[in-house]
Amino acid sequence: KGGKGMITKKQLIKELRKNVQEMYAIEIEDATEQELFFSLGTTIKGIYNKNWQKTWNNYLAEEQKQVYYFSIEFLPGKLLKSNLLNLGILEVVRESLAEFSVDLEDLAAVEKDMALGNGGLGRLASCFMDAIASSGLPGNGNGIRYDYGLFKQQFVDGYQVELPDEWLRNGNVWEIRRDSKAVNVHFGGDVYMQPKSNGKLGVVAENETILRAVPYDTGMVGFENGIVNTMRLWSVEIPSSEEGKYRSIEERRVFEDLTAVLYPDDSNARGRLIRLAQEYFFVSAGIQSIIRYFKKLNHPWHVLSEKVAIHINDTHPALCIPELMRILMDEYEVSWEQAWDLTSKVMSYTNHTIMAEALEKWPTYLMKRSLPRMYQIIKEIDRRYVVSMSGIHDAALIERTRIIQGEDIHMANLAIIGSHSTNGVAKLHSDLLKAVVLHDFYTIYPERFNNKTNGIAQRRWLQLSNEPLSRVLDETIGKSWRHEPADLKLLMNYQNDPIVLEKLAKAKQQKKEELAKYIQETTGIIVNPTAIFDVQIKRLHAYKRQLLNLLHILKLYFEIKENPQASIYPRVFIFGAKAAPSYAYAKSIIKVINEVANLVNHDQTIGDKLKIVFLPNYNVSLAEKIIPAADVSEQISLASKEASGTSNMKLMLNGAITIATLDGANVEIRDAVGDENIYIFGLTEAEVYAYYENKNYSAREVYETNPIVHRVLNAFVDGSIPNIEREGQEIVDSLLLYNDEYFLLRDFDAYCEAQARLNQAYQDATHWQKCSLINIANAGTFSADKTVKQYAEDIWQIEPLFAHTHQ
Ligand code: 26Q
Repeated sequence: KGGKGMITKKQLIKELRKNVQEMYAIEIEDATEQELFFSLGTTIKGIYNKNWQKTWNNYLAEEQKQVYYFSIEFLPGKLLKSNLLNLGILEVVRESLAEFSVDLEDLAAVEKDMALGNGGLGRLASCFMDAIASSGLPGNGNGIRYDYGLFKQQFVDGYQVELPDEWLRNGNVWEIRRDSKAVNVHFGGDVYMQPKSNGKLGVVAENETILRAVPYDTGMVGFENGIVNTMRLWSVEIPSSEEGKYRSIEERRVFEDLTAVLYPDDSNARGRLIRLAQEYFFVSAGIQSIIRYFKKLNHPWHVLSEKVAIHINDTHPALCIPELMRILMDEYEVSWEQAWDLTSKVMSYTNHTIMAEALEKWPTYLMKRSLPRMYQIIKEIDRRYVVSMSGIHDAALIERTRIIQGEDIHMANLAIIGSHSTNGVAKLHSDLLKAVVLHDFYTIYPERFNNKTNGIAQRRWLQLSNEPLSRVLDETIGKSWRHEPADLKLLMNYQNDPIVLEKLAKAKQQKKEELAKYIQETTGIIVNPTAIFDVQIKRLHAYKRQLLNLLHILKLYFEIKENPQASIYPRVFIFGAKAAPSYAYAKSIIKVINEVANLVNHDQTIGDKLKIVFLPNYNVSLAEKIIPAADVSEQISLASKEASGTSNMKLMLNGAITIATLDGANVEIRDAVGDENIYIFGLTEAEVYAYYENKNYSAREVYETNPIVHRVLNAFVDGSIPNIEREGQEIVDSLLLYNDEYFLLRDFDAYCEAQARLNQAYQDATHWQKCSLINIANAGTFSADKTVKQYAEDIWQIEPLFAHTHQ
């Protein structure tokens, strides 16, 4: 049932031939790569459809409790190879295609990335979908089918330029449109209470705008377990009954375009009407379809929380809370008290950010105008919260934690008050939520707070993306790690085995050569594949401190120029990062990195001692190329600012050695590998907070007393780096005039010192390889499988369905 050997080469070729004929009226031999990809996709879908049906029927028959993971972003990347791997037919398909001289890799490259997310949060949601299916857990994704995903990034004169991501241009082979499951979502209008025929007060709505939400389902294939779950994404349409009702073309546009494009900001995008409408759209559609399912089971309402768990991924879907209240009360006449009891039992919430300015707020006037019923219910939740807390807690505390404050609705407060669980995404982050950011709530509801450290899908981030390393692991410790990532620990037995260390080094080398080739093809830059590949890949943000990385690179550059004999091992610094289109400072940093790259890469005196490569359009597929080739993983955010990070885990799993601050999950990586196998530097979270407390940081003082900092900063404004007049000044101002909000200069020396130790360590190959091995061996603890099992047990109270389908 989805395990190995479920289909032979002969059967597969027969099915593929049939599909090529049916879809394109041609033979396999005459099909283009594009045609073959779509025929193969259709064939694969045909293979798992039976299991998809069966999985659903099993859940229905068993009436198992389901979790619905609500996320405004999902970032699966490409699905072809992941589906093949999980179905256990990767090799059969590879061999079948080879019979026609077709390389599976070429076909896989035809698929467009599904990039319906910005970064960490969306990718986490997709790792969870893979892990939930692979653990046999009854779970569903609920989100938005954007017509355009995250923008495509190009560099023009070193500047970021954004192009639309036309991922649906050639169609999407994996999705199934389900017209029969479409629902209506209501916006705007006037709502008021009126006695109904039975004498009770009912809600009447007039002049609403009604939109149709059409679901597109994608199968989430479990790893060799016969289970296929569903990710349901909603797309907007204008119902034919509403066609004539719009006052203007512009008004029609606004609604027609509701699911057109993903907002490209990964924090701090202030109240845009369409964003709020997007949030309500997928929340309302999702909750309606859950309630429709529950009604089919024919249970009394009090059973709801035994059958359904709803997870709110960050606050973007927090309207789940008032929407479930609305449906229970307005459509089924459930009392407020019972509706509230059920809602808070069903809902749970994950916080992904520590920065207060990034916590989501909506102006009350917007909520009132565009979602009047939501506004009423939120107001009533807020009123009852204040009433229920007065007398128990002091008035100031209640004011600070209530939902409506001044002109704003605080979505995190709504999510915490209306749910039974609030979790952070790494130990440090969860501790900081309790101690600082959500401390007030922690004093009120201590039992609601818990930690769930993020995890990654080891299938995509090792088995699929790094076949050479996977083979070495199979040969050395057997194949159990493919099902049980914790078994990577077995590798510890080989930390002093020169043959194993050599094999690991070879696997890494192969991936570095592949990346070097890709770098040359896409940027023209020739890099030495035996140099240290030093990687920082993540969204561009001031707090992630890509600029600190650049300051250190400039220091090295000046050192080598002054002393070409300096003992600096050749290094290639690789960046991948998109900046939010509206984030001017982040864009300036991209420009400056590109100009420094230009300068250094063309400097003859530097040779191949130093190369800087900023690969454009960082996305899931590019990550799959970079991560296996990395020697060094840069995780250098200011301590306390990165909630968790997940590229840190992916890089570690692929044998990169981390240079890091004690931030987010880096702390747990340090605990897993030990101090000797990671390069930790910089301020701790406590020291950062002490500076906030004492207000005694002076960046200018560092500049004036540290000659290297002085020299490096001057380079931004004295013409040594060409073409950055405006950006250079902007950056120096941010550091000196605005006192270096993220303490780059404070951490500079410590960072350089850690880099120098790392540079030394790399030159002892055996030592480095051992360290790399220890990182791989201990990466199993960051498996998404483990994380979702913890959610399942502690928060969702759901159980795996193994009895029927596991072979
Ligand atoms: C909010 C309002 C309006 C428009 C956009 C947004 C928005 C969109 C995306 C706000 C935040 C995000 C994404 C946040 C995110 O990716 N956070 C990261 O989550 C990861 C998974 O938990 C963590 O590992 C990272 O540390 C965290 O930064």
